[in-house]
Amino acid sequence: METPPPVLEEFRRKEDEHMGRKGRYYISTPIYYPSDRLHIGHVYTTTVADCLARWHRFIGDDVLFLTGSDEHGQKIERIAKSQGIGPKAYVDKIVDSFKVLWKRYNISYDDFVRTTEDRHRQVVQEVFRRIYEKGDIYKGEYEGWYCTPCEAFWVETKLEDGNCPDCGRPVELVKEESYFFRLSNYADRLLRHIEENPEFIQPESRRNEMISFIKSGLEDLCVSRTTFDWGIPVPMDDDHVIYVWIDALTNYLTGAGFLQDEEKFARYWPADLHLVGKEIIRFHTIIWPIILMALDLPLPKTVFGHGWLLMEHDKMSKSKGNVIDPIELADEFGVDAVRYFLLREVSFGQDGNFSRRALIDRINADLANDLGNLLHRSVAMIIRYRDGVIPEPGALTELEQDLQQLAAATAAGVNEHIEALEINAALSAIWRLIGRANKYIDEAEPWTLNKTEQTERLDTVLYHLGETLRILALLVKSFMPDTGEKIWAQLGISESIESCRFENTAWGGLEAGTKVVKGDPIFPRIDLDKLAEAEEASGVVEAKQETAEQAVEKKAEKPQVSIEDFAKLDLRVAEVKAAEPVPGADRLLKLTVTIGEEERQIVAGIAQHYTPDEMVGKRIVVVANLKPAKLRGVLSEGMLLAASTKDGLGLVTVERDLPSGAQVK
Ligand code: ME8
Repeated sequence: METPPPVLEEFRRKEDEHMGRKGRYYISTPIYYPSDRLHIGHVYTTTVADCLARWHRFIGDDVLFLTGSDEHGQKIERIAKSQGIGPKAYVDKIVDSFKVLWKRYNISYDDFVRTTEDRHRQVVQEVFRRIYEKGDIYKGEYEGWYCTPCEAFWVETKLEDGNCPDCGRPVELVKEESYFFRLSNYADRLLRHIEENPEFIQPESRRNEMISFIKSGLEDLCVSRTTFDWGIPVPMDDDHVIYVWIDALTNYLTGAGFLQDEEKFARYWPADLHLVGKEIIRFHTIIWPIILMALDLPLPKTVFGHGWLLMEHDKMSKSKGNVIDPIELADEFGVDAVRYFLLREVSFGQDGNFSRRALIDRINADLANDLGNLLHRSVAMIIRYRDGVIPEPGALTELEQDLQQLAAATAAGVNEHIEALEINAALSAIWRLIGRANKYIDEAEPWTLNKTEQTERLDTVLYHLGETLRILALLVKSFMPDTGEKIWAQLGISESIESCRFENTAWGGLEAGTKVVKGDPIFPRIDLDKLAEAEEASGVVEAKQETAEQAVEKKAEKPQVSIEDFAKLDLRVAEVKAAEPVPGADRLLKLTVTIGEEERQIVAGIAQHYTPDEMVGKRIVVVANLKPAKLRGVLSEGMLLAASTKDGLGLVTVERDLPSGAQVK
């Protein structure tokens, strides 16, 4: 085996001088356990990583994007045994399903490291040997606790109620001969590194947790096991297999070519971003940097521990039966809709909530209504008024200048947000441009320009719509690759979108004369009524209601909102004038209410708690500025507020006799 270049920085500097500075970006996901099929939580991490990798390629970086599978360890060995097959046959099958999933979700990884591969075994054994020879690994006897689901060792004092402090599950007593890694040798250096490099552990809250963890004292880490075989043997002692986390973390070296492809390693190391879930940040910011320090290698720039995707505000787990199969979800709603939801809905870093309702709302509002309609209306008008040919623009008005400026600011803004790992904010910025373009249509009124034969003005407006869509296609393609392509195809641009880079977002790239192509709506609206009927028929609604109720009782943790967020709601006192059941929907009542002078119809799911007669004359509180929606085909122009538990439901009312229309704040 070759020795790695001792001074990577130097190696890289020379190469930079030689080639001219070109950005590199090395990003990784965790390598997932093939203990089961992957769920939507795993798709979340991998989609974020994919979006970042795609954006960095788009801005011209030379990207290395790694993912893989963590196949050794006691957990996998036990599962395979319980299924009556050998561990390798077992993992082969599951790892195939990972790859099918990533293909479906358009995950553009450059390498997939399986820890059972020979190239990885060689690296792991060499890493172990080097640390041992340095004197940082020694042989001893381990007696303590082990959490098999987390593959983590615990000393008695760290257990919580005798269980694993990370996952809350029971731990097992382990007593065996082991090799130990002197983590404490590196504790001060690590602490200094964390303190001097605020970007190393993100977000800030996890950094603070890790600082206190290290300050509470690092125990020497047990780095080998003897009571099972499913692992990489310790190079100088065949009775031991290397602890699965040492094996797993080392994948980030294997995938970068450590010891095997010197040039590649010099090019990409150290990693720019290890993206992980918050529960494994400790392994990545304590054990991993100490391994690297022991090897005299530079540390990754950032380890980002993102929050969890919760299912209806509850932790996802197989035993709760609330995990979502990402393939089924993609079959039902489309890959890009799911990608969009994951990237947009969760405030990156914090926990986020998955619900079908929230997904459907995003699809209908953001994708069908905002983006889909913009494309559809624009292409239709270019076809109707100009036979599908993009016209040459004429003189600009303030409206066009405004749109051009916003397009340029949006492209720059998205780049800044991605740099700061503010994924959802990047999408919000894109959607502001979409909103502006839709408003531009309403303001410029192309139909009036056509009727009044203002030819040049109409040309200018149609060009601006086409050009804004071209820029939007480029901006969204890292988030939703298929959507970028579909917009591109409808615009009829011959150059492939794949070959475009960030520079192509500059205004004016669309050539007059390009012929647009009429296409299907890229995001058809989901008909909630039809969906509700289908779900009721298949019993999905019942199951979902249970989890929603459990969630209420669990004191759902929602993200904090600002006073400005709250102020967006127009809450009013309303008086119920009439009430009647909704035919065929035994939970719904249709109410006629007055809000001040205005009469409205509201459909509410309260029929099992209030009779229509009981409702008439009540003063209730309603959200008056909620977008109207149809429930079971009946229009609802607001929503009433009520509190509920599994045992009952009560309306929110005002305590004094205030008139209908009074504001609630
Ligand atoms: O921990 N929300 O693998 P793993 C968000 N093999 N992300 C989630 C999630 C959820 N509900 N559920 C899972 C391991 N994830 C080790 C990693 S790395 C050297 C070794 C994501 O299969 C999240 O990224 O248990 C989390 O850290 C990872 O899946 C855990 O995957």
